[in-house]
Amino acid sequence: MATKEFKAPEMLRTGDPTGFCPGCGHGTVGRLGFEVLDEMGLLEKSISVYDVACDSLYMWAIDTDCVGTAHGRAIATAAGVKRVRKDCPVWAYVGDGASYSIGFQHTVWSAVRNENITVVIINNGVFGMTGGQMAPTTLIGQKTTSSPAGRRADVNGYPMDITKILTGQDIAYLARGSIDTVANINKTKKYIRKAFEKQMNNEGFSLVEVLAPCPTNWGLSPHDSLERIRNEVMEVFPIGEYIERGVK
Ligand SMILES: Cc1ncc(C[n+]2csc(CCOP(=O)(O)OP(=O)(O)O)c2C)c(N)n1
Ligand code: SF4
Ligand SMILES: [Mg+2]
Repeated sequence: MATKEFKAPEMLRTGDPTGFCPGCGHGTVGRLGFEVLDEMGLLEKSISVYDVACDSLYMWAIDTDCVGTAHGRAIATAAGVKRVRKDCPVWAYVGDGASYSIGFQHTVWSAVRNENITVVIINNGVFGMTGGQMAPTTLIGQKTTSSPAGRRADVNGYPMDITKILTGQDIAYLARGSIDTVANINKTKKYIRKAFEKQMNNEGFSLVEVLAPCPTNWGLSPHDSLERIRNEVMEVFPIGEYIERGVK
């Protein structure tokens, strides 16, 4: 993977080449996306679309064509970019806060229109960049900075599950992976590869959600964050392939 000389903006917290907090899931998930593009020989032609959230920190370290968008607008922008650059692999790499709340309409309507793009959504259960507020994916009982007593179903509703919302929708591919173990990282990489293959075959919309840790806002060590994904998050958000065009 090509990387360019890193000039860390002062706002980055760790000073490492991406700026992610130690143990952050973005480091692994974003890398999987770029590795897949590289292995498919598509990295040079690829266009990565991100928004204002922790996903944007990746783009400081990656020497590929990127489009930065306002918070929650990456999926709509990716759809527009793809319409005018049909030969390029285009993906939106976004957070769960962005794609399931402020930008939710773009997630759903890009799927309904079966836009020929790939979307990778990092489900870390919080609005990470802004300090760990409750997101649509926050679990019942989970304490966040905007739900200090824990999320309540009677007040906040239940965690939003994209696999239920898009059930039966005529899209090319929908899967959920996790990065809690090496085996699941490898499985997630296969899902992301399949998603890009669908796009390059012009089959339409492909979405891979990935369960990923945000140790900083979960108040856990990187190790315990992975345990939490295994023991709590996966119970609510099962991993696997949900939609594959032509496969019922
Ligand atoms: C239009 C707009 N609304 C709100 C914000 C503030 N904002 C920036 S990042 C963010 C949360 C990001 O959470 P998520 O999309 O889950 O990504 P994460 O950082 O968790 O990976 C918010 C609310 C903004 N920058 N612009
Ligand atoms: S706040 Fe969370 S999502 Fe953002 S870089 Fe830190 S660990 Fe990653
Ligand atoms: Mg998030």
